[in-house]
This record gives sequence, C-alpha cells and structure tokens, in this order.
Amino acid sequence: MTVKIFDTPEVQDFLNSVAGFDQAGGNERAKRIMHRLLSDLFKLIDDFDVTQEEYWSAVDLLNALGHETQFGLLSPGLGFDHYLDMRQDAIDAEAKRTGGTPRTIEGPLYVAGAPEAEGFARMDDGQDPDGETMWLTGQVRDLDGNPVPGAKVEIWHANSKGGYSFFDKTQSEYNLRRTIVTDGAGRYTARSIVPSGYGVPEGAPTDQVLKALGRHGERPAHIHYFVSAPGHQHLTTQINLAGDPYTYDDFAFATREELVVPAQRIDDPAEIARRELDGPFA
Ligand code: MBD
Ligand code: FE
Repeated sequence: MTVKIFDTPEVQDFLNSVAGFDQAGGNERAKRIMHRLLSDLFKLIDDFDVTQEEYWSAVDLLNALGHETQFGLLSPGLGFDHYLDMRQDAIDAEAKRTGGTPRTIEGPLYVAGAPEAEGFARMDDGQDPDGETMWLTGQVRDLDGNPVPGAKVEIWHANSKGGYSFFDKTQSEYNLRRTIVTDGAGRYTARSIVPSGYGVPEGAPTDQVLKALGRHGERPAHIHYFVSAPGHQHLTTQINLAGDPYTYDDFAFATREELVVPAQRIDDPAEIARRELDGPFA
C-alpha cells in the first residue's frame, strides 16, 4: 500500500517543531539547514515508500560507517569532495582568481606533523621490498611565473600496496609523508617510491554502499600535495601517474587532465648513481 502524507499540515507543523522553528534558542542557520535536510528526506521516504526495515538498515549502515571512521571515505565516493571543489573553482573564477595548477580533493588520509626538510627529502623508510625508486621534483611559481622560495610543499602518498602510513600500522611513522620547504629557486626534490593505487577495503561499509551502486572503490596511483606560502592561496592538489587503468575511472572523481603526469624511466647507470647520493641533484 502506498500513502502520501508529506504535504499535509500535520507533517509540515511536525517538521517545524523538529527543526526548532518554534524555539527561541539555537542557531538560525542550523535550524534552516536541518529543516531543509529533514524535509528532503521525509519527502524521499514518502515518494519511495521507504519501509521501516529499509530505514533501520540505513541506520545500521551509518553506525558502521561511524564506527570504522569511514564517513570521510564514503564522502569522495559519493562525490561530495569533488562537488565542493567544483564550487570552489566557480567561486575563484567569480573572484578572478584563475590560473596555476588546478586543485583537487584532499581525501581522508592526510596526517599533520610530517618531518620537515629544506629543498630535499627522502620520503620512504626503505622498508618496502617492492618499492621502486621514484624522484619527484618541481618548482613552486606564482601566477606571474616567478619562483616562490620558502614555500611549504607537503607531500603524502601510498606505498607499493596502496597503503598509507598511520592508517596502515605495518608502516613506520610518517612513512611517505614529508614537508619540503622550497629552495632559493622555489624548487623541491623528493626521493621516494612509486605508489600503487588505493582500493576501499573489501566488505567495509563504504564498499557495501559502492557495491549497491554497482561501483568499484579503486583510485589510480596518485601523490597528494598541499602547497602554501605567505600571501598566497593554499593549494590542495594531487598528481596522477599516467597509464593507470583507473586514471579516468577514479571512485573519488579526483582526476583532472592537467594533473596526469607521465613518469620518465631512468636507465642510465651514471644518472642513477648521481641520484643515489640522496640529495638534490643538479
Ligand atoms: C585515498 O588515497 C584518497 O586519496 C581518497 C580521496 C580516498 C580514499 C583513499
Ligand atoms: Fe590518496
């Protein structure tokens, strides 16, 4: 049997009470947003004839997500993170703040407090037997193309199994997480290992939601960046290593064409030896 009650005065009065519209205290914006959110959900229940069983299984799922601290993982999967970035892009465009490296999402796996270095850092602890050496080098420039010395470049990425230190307790503290301050020419160099793509844990609440949508939880191999300097807008971005099967099929919708970079293989032994010195190379 299907009944429709949403538009009745009783339900509308009830919603006003639940959102605290007839109470003096509280926060006006919180009230208006909660009223809208509950209205949309109550209407959804009416429109889809959501059963009590369906409702309580949704409550169980939300509890499981919270218990495993996975709201932050489901969030990019449901597109919230990218949607907020699309809005920020539009806000910046409106304010004529355009150009430079595009932003993309932070994701749920940043950890503050990584070791800080000047100009160069080795990021891996040498404990990953499948780790293939990778050098990252770049230059922070302002919108006029001038180098920015002393900029903070925070880099974090997964190991060869797609795991992130702190969350993956088999890794040493702050493995593959560093803050590098750019040198006098605005440059930074890191020695690390090639990351693998990330996959949402099998069977986890986030995975259950994605499976119900017929979707996977894979991300292509990527490297996260925060770039900041006094007087400049903070940049949150990532680069993707080109050639990954998930480059254009990222469950977190974070790929942007300008951020897909081809790696260059170094085979010349002399060049490898020069770089093995573990320092910024000329
Ligand atoms: C990641 O490594 C990530 O970057 C995002 C956005 C989601 C899950 C894992
Ligand atoms: Fe990531």
